Amino acid sequence: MKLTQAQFKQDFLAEIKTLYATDLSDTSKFGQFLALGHLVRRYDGPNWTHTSDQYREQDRKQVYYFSIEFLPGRLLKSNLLNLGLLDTVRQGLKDLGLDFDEISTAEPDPGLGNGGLGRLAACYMDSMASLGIAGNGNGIRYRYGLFKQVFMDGYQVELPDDWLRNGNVWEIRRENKACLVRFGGNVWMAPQPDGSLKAMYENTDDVWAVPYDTGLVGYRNDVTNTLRLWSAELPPSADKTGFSQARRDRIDEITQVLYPDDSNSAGQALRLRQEYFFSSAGVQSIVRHYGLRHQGVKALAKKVAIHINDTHPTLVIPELMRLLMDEHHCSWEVAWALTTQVMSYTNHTIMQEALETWPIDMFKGLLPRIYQIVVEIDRRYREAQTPIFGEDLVNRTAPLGNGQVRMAFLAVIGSHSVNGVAPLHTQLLKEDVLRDLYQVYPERFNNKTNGIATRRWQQLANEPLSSLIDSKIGPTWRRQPNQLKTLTAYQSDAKFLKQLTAVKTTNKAALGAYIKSELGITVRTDAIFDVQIKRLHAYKRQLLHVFEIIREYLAIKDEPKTVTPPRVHIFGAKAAPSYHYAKSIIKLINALADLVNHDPAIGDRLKVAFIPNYGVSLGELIIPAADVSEQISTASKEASGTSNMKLMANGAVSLATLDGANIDIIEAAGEVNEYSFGLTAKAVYGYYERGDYHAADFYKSNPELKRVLDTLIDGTIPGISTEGQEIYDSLLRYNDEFFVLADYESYVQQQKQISHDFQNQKLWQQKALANIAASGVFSADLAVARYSDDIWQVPHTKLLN
Ligand code: 4GP
Repeated sequence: MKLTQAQFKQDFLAEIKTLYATDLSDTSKFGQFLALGHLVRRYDGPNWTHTSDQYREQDRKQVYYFSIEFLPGRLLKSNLLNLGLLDTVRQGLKDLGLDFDEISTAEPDPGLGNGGLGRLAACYMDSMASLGIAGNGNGIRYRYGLFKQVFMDGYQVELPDDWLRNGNVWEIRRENKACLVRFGGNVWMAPQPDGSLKAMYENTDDVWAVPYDTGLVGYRNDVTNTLRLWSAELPPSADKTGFSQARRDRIDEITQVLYPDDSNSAGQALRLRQEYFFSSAGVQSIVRHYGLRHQGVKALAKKVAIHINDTHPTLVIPELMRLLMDEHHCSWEVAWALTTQVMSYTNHTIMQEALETWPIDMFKGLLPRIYQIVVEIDRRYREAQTPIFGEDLVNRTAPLGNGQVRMAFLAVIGSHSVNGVAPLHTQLLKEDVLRDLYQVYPERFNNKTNGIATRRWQQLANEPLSSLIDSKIGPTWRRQPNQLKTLTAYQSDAKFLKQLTAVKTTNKAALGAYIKSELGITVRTDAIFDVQIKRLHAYKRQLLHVFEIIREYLAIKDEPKTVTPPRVHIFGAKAAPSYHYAKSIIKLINALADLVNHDPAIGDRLKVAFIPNYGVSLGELIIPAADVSEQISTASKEASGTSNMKLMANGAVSLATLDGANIDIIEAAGEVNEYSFGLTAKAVYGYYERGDYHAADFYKSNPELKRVLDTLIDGTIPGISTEGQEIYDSLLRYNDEFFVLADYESYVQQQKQISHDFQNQKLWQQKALANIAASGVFSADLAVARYSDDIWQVPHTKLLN
């Protein structure tokens, strides 16, 4: 949109007056942020209205992306960037004596997700708007986001993330679009005079689902899509009948917290209620919206695509069946045909949690009508497939089995498309995790490699790099990320390579300042910034990284004269509150950091910075400063990874196992530009099959590794007597489930190579450039375009190859 600086300043000052009845000098940073937020809402308002009007008028097919997690990040800067107003606003504020970047950090970062799949959902929403796809997000408006992580004595402590305390400027509460979600009670099918059956309910626990809509602004295309998050409230009937406090609490808790502690059955039941709550509300609103425009539901599949982001929203399948049959009087056959045409499912992990299950008793009690429908899906599946595939396979794959409702199987059976998120992952789904269902429905399985929103992860997070790229190849890449590949022409441009180093140094200084202020650690900007940012999980092997730090520490102590480039090891990771082992590793990293950072013999040659409370905003600060991207999961365990893509796009080289999308990154950027190591997925599966992995052999045969491991229990690292022993035992007594010891040697080899190569800055920046140039392939725009073409069948803006 067009806006002059003068107009902006006038609008902003007027907004401040209206909101606070005072003038600028009397407002806080948050107050200034809020005023800006209101202004942006106003500027974008016409686009948002126009977009929904157009979708309706043109009767466009709409995509509904259901996800129990969304991690959109702060929206002020990204909305301004996408509206084309960032420079105007920044400059205008400067004239008023204000610093935009300072104001924008006053915005709370909504932590409505744990990690990868939640951030992926947000990247995809960004791309849908930017590609002009009629896309809608559908999720939960958690009162509290993922916990705020602090360290006390090196241990993770979880504090509530009260992100809504000051309200949320981006959302609109749409009470007129609320709907009723029913839990529990009794249900029966009553014959009607016309011969049909009607579902009758009694004693249900009703919950009022109220949507809050947030506009998702497309990149300079006048499109604003909607993210709809549902909040659980008392139904209006409560005013008349009064609800007991216990019942009120039961309603409140549904949308209080992200991922309730599910180590007990009350927590599990709550999680199931969350899942049905947003699935039901979302599907009801879709069918209602659709019903207002069309006669009957016959053409639903032509106008609606529902995407199931991991198994959590799987109940959209029986819920749509319920609405089609019970409220729109479709036969089972018609309803099922429509449902399977509408639904598609993405699997995000091969870990056990991918195969979410619910005890039948719990499920039946909470969702009696949905359970009836699942029973019928199960019965028909068995009836149709047993003659073809035999009883054993069908027993293994039916939606109901072993006293459980099996969500992943239900998702596959009720969808027309099932995808993994990187080629290796999809292959493992076919060969291992969902092997049996792949026999039954081979045509449904496909791969859609993940992608990242390059606007946020390059343009917004790394403005110095983006300007430098503009100066070389012009701004087309900002819309057409594949154009980044034209940067390869500058591989020998010495001046450009130096400029890349300068950009990196600027970003390292910014991160260094943050590390200094948060952790009191001083880091050198000429050090290698070696970064591992992701959830703390044993399979992601932060432990391997820790062993390298111990090795480097011992090496400096042994041979202080040997010259190696300084290093800063940077971690960002939250551990699930009930994941004991992961929390022990956090303690270990912090204890090691204490030792290393304060050892005068080490000085500034080696530093360890575990930055607490990693999330989207911290990612935006850390990623542009990284030289090395640690992607070191046990091969076969990381479905795709997306921090690998973000780091690559900012010129970090990958130190990576052949896992997930690392494989594709190495292929895209060229093997010589990355540092790969370790067992392949095939080798890992080989160990499983033969059962001949003996971690202790590595310990015994490699004196350096033995020395490193012994520091866990010999007092070298103070303060970890319990954790050190626990971790040591996990490796040697319990045989190292994730093959850390097997990969140690080749990992260290590559770390040494990195230290060597980094000293040749020209060579290093050539690698960085190769990574940036190849990163366009991993743009979420391209990924979403593939979903649109192959799965959702909706049009989108064309992208260049
Ligand atoms: C994550 C996967 O672990 C990660 O490899 C992948 O990149 C990401 O999904 C997006 O596809 N899984 C989760 C989860 O976040 O909760 O299972």
